Amino acid sequence: MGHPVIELALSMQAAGLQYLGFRNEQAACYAAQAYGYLTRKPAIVLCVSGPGLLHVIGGMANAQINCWPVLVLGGSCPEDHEGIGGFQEWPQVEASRPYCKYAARPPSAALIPMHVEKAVRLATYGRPGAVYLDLPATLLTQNVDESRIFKALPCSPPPLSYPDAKLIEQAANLLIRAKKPLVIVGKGAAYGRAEDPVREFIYSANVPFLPTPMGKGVVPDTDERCVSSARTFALQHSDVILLLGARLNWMLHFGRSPRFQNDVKVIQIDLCAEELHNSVPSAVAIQSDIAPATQYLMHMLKSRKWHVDRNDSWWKDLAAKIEKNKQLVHHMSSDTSVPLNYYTVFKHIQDVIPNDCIICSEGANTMDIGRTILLNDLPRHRLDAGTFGTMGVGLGFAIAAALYCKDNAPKKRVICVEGDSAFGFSGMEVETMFRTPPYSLTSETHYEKLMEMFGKKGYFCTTVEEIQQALKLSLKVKDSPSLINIMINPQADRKKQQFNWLTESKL
Ligand SMILES: Cc1ncc(C[n+]2csc(CCOP(=O)(O)OP(=O)(O)O)c2C)c(N)n1
Repeated sequence: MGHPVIELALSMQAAGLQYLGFRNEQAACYAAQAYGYLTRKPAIVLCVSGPGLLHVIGGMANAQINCWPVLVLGGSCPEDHEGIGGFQEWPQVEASRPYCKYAARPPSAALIPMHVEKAVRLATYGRPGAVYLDLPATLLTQNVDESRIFKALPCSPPPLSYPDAKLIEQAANLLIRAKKPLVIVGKGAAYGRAEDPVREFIYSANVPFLPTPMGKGVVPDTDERCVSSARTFALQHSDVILLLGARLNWMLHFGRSPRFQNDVKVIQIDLCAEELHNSVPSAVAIQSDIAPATQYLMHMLKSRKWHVDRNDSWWKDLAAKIEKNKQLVHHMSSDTSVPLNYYTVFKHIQDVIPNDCIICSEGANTMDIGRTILLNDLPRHRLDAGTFGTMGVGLGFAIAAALYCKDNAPKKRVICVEGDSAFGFSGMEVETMFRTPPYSLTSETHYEKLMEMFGKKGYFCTTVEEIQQALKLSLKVKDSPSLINIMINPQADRKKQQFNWLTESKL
């Protein structure tokens, strides 16, 4: 937090908005988008100009690729300092544009409400994503006659899209004729709160399903129809695949051979028309919210008594493959020799964690293997590096999830399972977790103890003598860094100055 949005941060808190101060804007943006995913309402990232906004951009890109709503408000340098080397001057609207659905600078303070309404609407309507509003210091200090302020109505919830009945019939016909049907449940189904109809559909048809990483839990991983343990086999052999809010991108091997049959028939249901036919032409492409489309399809299939029999060769082959793979994993996870392997570690984590916890995960093997062993029985209970494969999201996601639980399900626990490399990207956000109050750094954080992680000693000083001693000892050490943490009065300030540190805008 800093210039020129400090006053805005204070007024937002005064207006009742909950405020969390992060160490790095990128982590703040990860947290805000996870909160948007969990609640369907975009949280706000408030950041300072220049470097602050540039840090946020990585987060905006992640939100765009994951299709999660987030509203970024960036302070920017006064307009009359633009072009003459203003403090933290940067072309922020242009910089943000490729990473969001809408980027604008309200032309006057009176029009801010109009742009906020539009930004929230665009973040949440259609395929959700990031939006950016640029707030120059000159705009933030403008006085406006109350009567001139644009009266924006609160943004209505996004409209529901319903499927074309003819296409649903075509989809039903394809599924009924399928010999090896498979449903892939994506993160779109999770975001769309489609768990009830998707579960009912899968249970009533007894059809095998695969969740995508963040589609886990829409239908419980522990359900016997979940074929994650035979993922490759299921993808390779299926002749008709129903995609529920899942994209045929790299995560699903583009829907192409050799991971899929060359002539596999894809029934694609997606909220976003532009996603239809991506990578491979779909046999049936339906633009719709996942919940109503699944409901219609289920009714049609129920009336035609469609049911995949457990004695069908498709189910038998899948069950055999699942059993074989489970035995392999069981064997690997039984090896308790030290150093431990991934499977053993995850098995023992899975044995203990509550089955309704939110799991945040990132890393390479940590995330990929973890996904197969750490189970989700509830939707939107797994947050990971996602479609963009971004390391560094974990702690921001975990903080957002904890905040979500505090407000909605106080007994629920959040478990963050990270590779050590991934953890390092935003590990300092651990300090954010300890903030009380959230607007100031935790003054007695013992940063010097970081040195102990590397077998070295750091110094914590509160007096001049301690500083002198620590410096003397540190300078003696030639082949390693030293860390001296000096405690000063949190109220200490600079000497009285004739002018403001930043030349006031003349506007
Ligand atoms: C922002 C970002 N930088 C770099 C990478 C490349 N990358 C992919 S996985 C990974 C690290 C994985 O290691 P770790 O977190 O220790 O997990 P493990 O390999 O043990 O599963 C990195 C750096 C990335 N995906 N995202």
